[in-house]
Amino acid sequence: MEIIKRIVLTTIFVMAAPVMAADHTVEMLSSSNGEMMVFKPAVLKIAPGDTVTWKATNPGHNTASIAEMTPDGDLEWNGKINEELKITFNKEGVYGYKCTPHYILGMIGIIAVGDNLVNLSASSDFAAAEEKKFATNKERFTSYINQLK
Ligand SMILES: [Cu+2]
Repeated sequence: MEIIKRIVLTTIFVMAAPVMAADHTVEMLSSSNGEMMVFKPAVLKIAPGDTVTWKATNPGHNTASIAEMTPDGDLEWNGKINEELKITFNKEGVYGYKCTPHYILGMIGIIAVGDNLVNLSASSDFAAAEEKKFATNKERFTSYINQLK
């Protein structure tokens, strides 16, 4: 009886394993809580294997990876305006992304995958230099990165 119980429990565990990968949602918004041109949530901490779906809640936005802020050179995305996009993150590290037309307004977001954020300091340096060029939300990039430290 004990062996049958063990087999059943093992089977349930194996079947449940793929379901454990979570799907997170990020909304693309023109305004939220007094903030303009913003992803919500803008800082996301997820596990390797999780997916993120960007929802075109407000019109006029997209999500595009930032080449200088990724631990995975093979993972790039460039969504169309108003397009819902779903990406799976397998490699640990910091991923920065932007809304292409509103990058200059500081419409950016951060995804931290796992605990081993190998490119955190490189991303921090890039963000600090980059946000100086923004017309609005000039401290946003650094404040997002600081939420990971
Ligand atoms: Cu936008």
